[in-house]
Amino acid sequence: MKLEEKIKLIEEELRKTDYNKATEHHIGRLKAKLARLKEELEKKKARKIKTRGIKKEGDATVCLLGYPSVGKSTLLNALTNTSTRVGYYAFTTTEAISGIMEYKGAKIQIIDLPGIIEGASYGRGMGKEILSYVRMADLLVIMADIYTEDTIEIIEKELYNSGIRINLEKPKVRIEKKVSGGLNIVSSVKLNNITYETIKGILNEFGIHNADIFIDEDITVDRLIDALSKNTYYVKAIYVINKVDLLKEKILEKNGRIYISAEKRINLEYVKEKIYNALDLIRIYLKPKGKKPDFDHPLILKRGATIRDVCEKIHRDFLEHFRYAQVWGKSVKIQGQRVGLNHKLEDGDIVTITVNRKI
Ligand SMILES: Nc1nc2c(ncn2[C@@H]2O[C@H](COP(=O)(O)OP(=O)(O)OP(=O)(O)O)[C@@H](O)[C@H]2O)c(=O)[nH]1
Ligand SMILES: [Mg+2]
Repeated sequence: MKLEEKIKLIEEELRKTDYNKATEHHIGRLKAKLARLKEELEKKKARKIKTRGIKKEGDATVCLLGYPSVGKSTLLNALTNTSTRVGYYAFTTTEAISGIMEYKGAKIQIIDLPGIIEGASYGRGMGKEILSYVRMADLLVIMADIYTEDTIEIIEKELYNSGIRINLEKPKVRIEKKVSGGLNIVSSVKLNNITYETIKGILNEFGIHNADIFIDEDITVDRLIDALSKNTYYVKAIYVINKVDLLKEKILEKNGRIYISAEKRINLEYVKEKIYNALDLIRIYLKPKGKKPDFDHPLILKRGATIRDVCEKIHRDFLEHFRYAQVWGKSVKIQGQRVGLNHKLEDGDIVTITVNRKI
C-alpha cells in the first residue's frame, strides 16, 4: 500500500472512533502512527520541493501568508524596498519573493508567497511549496482582507495539518534514550489527559522502547505526538486584515487582528511595530577594546541569544579563537564582568570580545 493510502485509512478510522477513556489508548497509537507516516511522506517529498531561490537573510524572517488577492504583494512593496507585481486577479504571485524591511536598525526579511488555499497541506495550489517556506519563518503574518476574514480559520487548519503550530509553546517534554531498562516516565505535574500506558504506546510507535521521559506539563496525546514528531514547527503569528480603506469606520485593531490598507498606507507604521515586537529581538552594542561602544550599528539578535550567537554573527573566526567576553548591561551583576560563550544577553547589553590571536 502506498503511504498516502495508509494515511487515508488511519484518518478515516480516527474520524469513526469516538474519544473516551476506553478508546484513549487506541486513538493515541493511531495518531502516533499517522504522525510517523506523515513524517515519512514529508521526507520523501521534501527532496522534490525545494524552497527555490530564497535564502534566509537579515536579522529575522517573516512570511506573508494568505488567500489570493488579499494584498500580500502590495504589502511587501509597501514595507520593503522591493517592487513586485500586484494584480486584481488571483494567483498573481507564482513564486516566493523577498525584500528587506528596515526598522529600528533591524533588517527584517519579508517573504511574499503565492496565495494559499484550502487543501494546501495536501498539495493543492502551490501548497507544499508555500508551507515549506513557512518553516523558514520566525514570524508569520497571516493575512486576509475585509471580505475574506473567514479564510483565516482555513489557513490555520492547513498549517496545523502540516505540523505547523502557531503561537504555542513547545511541549515541556524531554526524552533521554537508553539502551535498556524499558520506559520510565517521570512527570512533575498530575497528568489528567493521558495514561502512562498510552504514553508508552505512543513512544513505541515512534520506535522508542528504552528511555527516561520527563514531562512538565499536563500533556495531551496530540502534544506528546508533536513533541516526538520531527515535523513539528513552532512559530509565532500575527493577524492582519487588509483593505480597511473600503470600510466606513476606522479600525486599528479588533479581536487581536490589525486592520490596514497596504495600498492607501493606512496603519502601516503600526503593523511594522507589531512585526518588530513579535519577533522579540534584542540589540547588542559591540565595544572594541579600549574604545567606545558602537551605538550606531547594533547587532540584532533573538531574545535568549548568547555570546556564542554574537560571535557567530560577527564572524566564525571569533568563535574559533574565543577567549572571553566582557559585558556591561542588564545581563550581568558586575559591570564589565567576564563571561563565557553560554552567557545569555539582554536587550541593550554592551559586549567586548577577546580572542586568542589577532583576526
Ligand atoms: N482597496 C484596496 N485594494 C487593495 C489594497 N491592497 C491591495 N489591493 C488590491 O488587491 C488586489 C490584489 O493585490 P495583490 O497585492 O496582488 O494581492 P496578493 O495577495 O499578492 O495576491 P496573489 O499574489 O494572487 O496571492 C490588487 O488589485 C490590489 O490593487 C488595499 O489596501 N485596499
Ligand atoms: Mg501576490
